[in-house]
Amino acid sequence: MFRVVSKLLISLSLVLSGALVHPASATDLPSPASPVVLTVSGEIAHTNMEDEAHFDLPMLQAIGAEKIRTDTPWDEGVVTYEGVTLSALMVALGANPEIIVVQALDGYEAEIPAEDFSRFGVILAWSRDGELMPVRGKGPLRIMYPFDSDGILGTEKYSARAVWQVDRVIVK
Ligand SMILES: Nc1nc2c(c(=O)[nH]1)N[C@H]1C(S)=C(S)[C@@H](COP(=O)(O)O)O[C@H]1N2
Ligand SMILES: [Mo]
Repeated sequence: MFRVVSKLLISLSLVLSGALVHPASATDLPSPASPVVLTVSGEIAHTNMEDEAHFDLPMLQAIGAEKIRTDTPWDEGVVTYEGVTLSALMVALGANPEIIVVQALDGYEAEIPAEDFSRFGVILAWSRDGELMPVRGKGPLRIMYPFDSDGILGTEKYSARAVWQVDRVIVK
């Protein structure tokens, strides 16, 4: 009996010390290995820096890449933006929001209702025509809608959601 109890205690203490050395749970995100381009906070289940999720570009690219080929108010002719869908990003974060607030380096922010994610396949884009976007080129990350796929996207309501120079997302 004593041996069984002490074995149990030893296993328990190993599990506990393991938990202390590795406080991250199985659902946590990996840590960024290159510069952080996006910080997500709010109602998210998966984190890697206290209660936030910090992403470098390879982490975002690893979630998945989708392309949107469209005319936009900012480009001449049809261009191809590539990025992660907001739907896939939310799955990676363990989030099921009603809205997200997207904030930019210039202090601009906009709310995007989650219904847009699947309705329009909105992406957080990191490249245009295969080129990464510098900050002065409205990068490094920008929200992109398939503007020429639906007339409704021509309205101010949606262009105001096309935040460029994105650096933060708050999930609500
Ligand atoms: N970072 C950032 N994104 C932004 C803005 C901004 O000021 N900063 N303006 C928004 C608004 S209000 C609109 S209508 C569109 C329009 O951009 P435009 O000024 O190039 O027409 O971009 C949106 N994205
Ligand atoms: Mo606007």
